Amino acid sequence: MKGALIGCGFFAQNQMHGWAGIEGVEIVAVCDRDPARRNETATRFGARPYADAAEMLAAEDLDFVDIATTVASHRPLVELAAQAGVHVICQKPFAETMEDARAMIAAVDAAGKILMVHDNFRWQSAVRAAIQAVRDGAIGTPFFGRVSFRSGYDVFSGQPYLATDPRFIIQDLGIHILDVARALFGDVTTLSATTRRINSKIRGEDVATMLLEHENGVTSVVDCSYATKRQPETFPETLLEIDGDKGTLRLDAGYRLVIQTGAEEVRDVAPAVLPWAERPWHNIQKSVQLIQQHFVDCLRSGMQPETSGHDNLKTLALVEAAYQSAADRTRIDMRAAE
Ligand code: NAD
Ligand code: 89V
Repeated sequence: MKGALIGCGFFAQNQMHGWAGIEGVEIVAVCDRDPARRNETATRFGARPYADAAEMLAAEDLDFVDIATTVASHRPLVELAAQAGVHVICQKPFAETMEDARAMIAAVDAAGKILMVHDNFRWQSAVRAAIQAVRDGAIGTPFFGRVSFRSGYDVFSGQPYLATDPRFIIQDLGIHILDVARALFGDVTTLSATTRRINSKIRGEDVATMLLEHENGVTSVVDCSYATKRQPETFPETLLEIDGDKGTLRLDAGYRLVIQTGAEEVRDVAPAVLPWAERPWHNIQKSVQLIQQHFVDCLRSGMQPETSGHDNLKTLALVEAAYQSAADRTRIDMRAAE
């Protein structure tokens, strides 16, 4: 399978390493407007460099493109890929608006190709172990969940745009945590949210607390903060607390999965540190390889990815609803919002 990467920035390096570890896939070309970035990435991974995505798509014979640019360029690039008739992975946040997202999904559908959003937190090894345990009925039928990401880690040095964008934590990080809540408890009927900005040096909100009702009756609390100064620093761990009618499940700091159903079972679900990975990012880096492997499995089998464009529309709708709810101090009915 031949692929090409568009956007050779901070995070794309993980994606390139991830592809290098997947059998039967070769990234033959990379594209970035920035000459230093495209040339460095092309040399490091042995691919042909391009300055322009349209030119690359015309010149190369590709099965898929992997779009790793920031959100403003996602719609034109996804539409370009659809016109070229290739499968598409696009980084989160998928789109700036619901209207853009719908147009991008329609374009890839019309081309008869597969579209996956790179919303990778549900593929973190520890989160995946918890999802599997819940799906296997380890604690019976869940009725309450808390999906929590609280950190004081400096994300702004690697991703400076996070300090200047008007929207921060819900759009960048909450989107992953909302997606994990959907993977655990299914679709959402209502959402209400509060937001705060604690760090006065940034433009957007760095704390968000969301209350969700799910179609299956579960109530979940989804909370995110980049203003939490505590030890141990848990970046980039997602912590969980789930109550079911037969017991409880917790994903604690240090990738410790605890299942209590009378007896207590404690599992070490720490992610592997891949040869190219570095702590503390190894958790996210492993999830990149897993979600990319899932995409390849879907292309081979014809299955839709878990975070297909259609599926991710529901996660994006939660992001929009959270901003609306926090601004208007209202509770949003999600059945009207998608
Ligand atoms: P970045 O700014 O470091 O890199 C983006 C690159 O895209 C830049 O080099 C830029 O020149 C290039 N680019 C932009 N528009 C282009 C175009 N039309 N054609 C060619 N090149 C173009 O950004 P980043 O921090 O790597 O983030 C990229 C995306 O990855 C964002 O959407 C971000 O939210 C996401 N991200 C995801 C995760 C995750 O775990 N899933 C983690 C970090 C970042
Ligand atoms: O995963 C992400 O999307 C990253 C980070 C973990 C820093 O929020 O932007």
